Formats: sequence, structure tokens, C-alpha cells
Amino acid sequence: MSSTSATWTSFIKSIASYNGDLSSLTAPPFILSPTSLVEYPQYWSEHVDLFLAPNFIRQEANDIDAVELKHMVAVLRWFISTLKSQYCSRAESLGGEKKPLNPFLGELFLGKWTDQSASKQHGDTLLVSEQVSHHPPITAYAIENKTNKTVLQGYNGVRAFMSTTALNVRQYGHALLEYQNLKETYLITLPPLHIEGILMAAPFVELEQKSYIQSSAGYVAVIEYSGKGYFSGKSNSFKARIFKDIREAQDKTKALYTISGQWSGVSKISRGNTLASDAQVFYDANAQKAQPLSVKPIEEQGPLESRRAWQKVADAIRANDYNLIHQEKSIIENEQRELRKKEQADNTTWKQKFFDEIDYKSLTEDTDETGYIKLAKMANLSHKNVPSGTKQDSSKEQGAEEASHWRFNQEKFDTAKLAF
Ligand code: 0T9
Repeated sequence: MSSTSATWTSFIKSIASYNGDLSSLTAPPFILSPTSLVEYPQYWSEHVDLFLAPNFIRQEANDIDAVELKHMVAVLRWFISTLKSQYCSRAESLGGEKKPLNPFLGELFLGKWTDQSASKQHGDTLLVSEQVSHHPPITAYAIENKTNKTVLQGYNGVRAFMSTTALNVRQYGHALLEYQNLKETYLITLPPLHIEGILMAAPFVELEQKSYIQSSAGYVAVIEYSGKGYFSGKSNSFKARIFKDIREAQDKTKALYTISGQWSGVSKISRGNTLASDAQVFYDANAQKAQPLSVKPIEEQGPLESRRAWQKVADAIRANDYNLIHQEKSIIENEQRELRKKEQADNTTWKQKFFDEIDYKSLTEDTDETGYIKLAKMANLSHKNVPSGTKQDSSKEQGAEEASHWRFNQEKFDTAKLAF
């Protein structure tokens, strides 16, 4: 334990002078995860049934709610169901939050969820995830169900700053969820978070502030996060409200629905602005088992596929062999350096496989096929290069640059005819 605490102390010192570049952090082996960050998009769809659920919701004769509102409630339920996978799964499987492997440029992660529904109306759902940038690190992903014409696409990058006790993390990017049969699209922003427990060498994630889900039908969900010691006193708490539109969201009493509880446990839902004493269960994270995706055996994977590329490093991490970790990592890093040198000499750049960086300077509401600009405006959100969920009129957005955003190239993906 004493050697552990010594390396941990020096690690803490290195984070204290941390400059925002995650690759510069050299952490002791026991805090390393054998999984690359390029795998994390799988957490969006470990509850495939909820992801596809809106497709199966119909307007009923005695409905009080418009069908688009029913869809929004279902999308919110799916979103809440992703949080435990996204933010608690390392704590559950590895005993605490771990530092993921820093993906190399062009790294891929492919997998699928097979249809396990009783109705067999779900069909298979595919995940393609690609490291589209190394400096700064950005992962882009698409999750596609062709049977139900449902596509989630997004990209993600983080910036982190150490305060005295916690690592504060801001996410850049967003997700767009399209139900093509329903002709509805949803913009999803990514919440800020911080890593607590670092001083005690027992790190865990806590979400903070807000995130938004804006429906193309107008409805908007505002989700507020809190941890231990806030309004409910419990960790992983949230309160979400659904409004008719963003104007109504100025006044909480206008909420159509309120959902409150723990995203890693039970949450409840009521109509209106407060949770009634007889509120129905909205989602119970412990009652719904996550369905992990299936990935081809390593021997059948291509050289850019994450688990194949990192296999030796991952084995060294599992064996707790610090020298071997370092040795195997260096091989990958040197290869990457050589590749970049060669590109420079040849006057070329790396070509991303399935995603394009779209320059939004030249796009308008009408020419942006994804509907992102429109949805961001509907939610009063900035579409510039600012942390996800930044409001349009906030001080941070004033001087910010117009951003480029990473978009899924369906055509390239279809022509590649990948075998999953
Ligand atoms: C997108 C998610 C993100 C990635 C991770 C901050 C973090 C890297 C980014 C934001 C996913 O959709 C959701 C979940 C967890 C986030 C990670 C938690 C974490 O600790 C790491 C950072 C880079 C570290 O590893 C810091 C080192 C160490 C002190 C923590 C163990």
C-alpha cells in the first residue's frame, strides 16, 4: 500500500500541473483501464429496446398527450438509461473509475447488438466508432438500426482542469438522434462532470449542471444533475422537466412532466411541475440489465480495430506490469509518429473513414441537412466551439468561433460493407 500511495501522490502532483491534454498524464498502472476511449460510444445503446421504443408508440384514441410528446418522454427514458453505463460502468466492473487508453488517430471500434426482442421487430443495431482527431482527442460515432431507420450520431471531446480536490471535465460535441420513420430529430447535449475521490485514489464521476434534449417537434427536456449533498442528498440524482418549447422552459410551473430520482437507481414521473406522492416509476436502472454489444473475435479484427491494436497493452495492464505497459505503448506511439512524419513528407493528411469534419461557417439553417443549427436555435443553444449545452446568450458564447462538427458519412459506411 505504501508504494501505491507514493506513486499516487506523484500522480496527483502531475495532475495539479495538468494542462488539459489528457495524453500527457502518466498514471500508475492500477488506475489504468485496458479499454480505449473509442469504445465508450457503446454506452449509448446498451438498452436497445428503449433506444428503439419511440418507433412503436402510437397515438391512442383517449390520449391526453400528442404523440410527439409521448415520443419525447420515451427518448428521455432512453437517455436516462444510458447514464449508468456511461458514468458508472467502470466503477462496477473495475472497482472504480479508471483512466481509459488514449485512442490513436484512425482507431476504430465496431460492434453490434443483435435483436433480442420477443416481437423480432427490432432488427440488429450497429455501432461504428472512430477516433477522428488525436490533438485534441475526438471520437465520432454512429449507432444505426436499419430495420427501424433509427440513427444516433455524435462526437465527443473533453477538456479537463484540476481544482484542489476534483478533476473538472467539460464535454465538447453533441449527439443527434433521428427517427426517420417518425420524421423526428433530437439534439442531445453532453453534461459537465467532475471526478471526485482522486485524493483518496478512489475516483468516481459526478455529473453537474444541466443537459438538454431538443425535439424537432418543439418539446424540450431540461435535465439538472446533482450529487451527494444537493437537493435529494443522494449521489447520481437528477431532475428533468419536459416543456412544450424553450420559451415555456423559462417558467418551471409550465412543465408538462417532471421526472426525478437517481439515474443509477429509481426515478419517478408526474405530470406538471412537482413529483406527486403516488408518482409512477419512470426508470429503474437496477431492474434493467444492460445488453453488451458483440464484437468480432480479436483474430478476425482489422489492424485499426481497438481491441486488436491495444491487445498487448491491455494484457500488460491486466498483468500489472508497468514496464511492459510502457514498452507496448511506446510501440504504438512510435508507429503513429512515423505515420505523421510520412504524411508530412508526402504532403498528405490522414483521411477519416466514416466521418467528415463539416465547416459550419458555410452552413445555414436551410443547408444544414442534419437539422443541427435549427435544433440548437430552438433550444437557445450555441452552435459554436463551446462546451456542450452552452446557451446562445451566455458570455462564453460571445467571442467564440464558429465550429466545425463531425458528421457520419452514411454513404462511405454503406459502401464499406463491413462485416460485423
Ligand atoms: C464520453 C464519459 C467520457 C467520454 C469520459 C473524463 C474521462 C474521459 C472522458 C466523458 C462518454 O460518453 C462518457 C465517461 C467518463 C469520462 C472519463 C472519466 C475519467 O476519469 C476520464 C479522465 C480522462 C481520466 O481518466 C482522469 C484520470 C484519473 C484521475 C481518473 C481515474
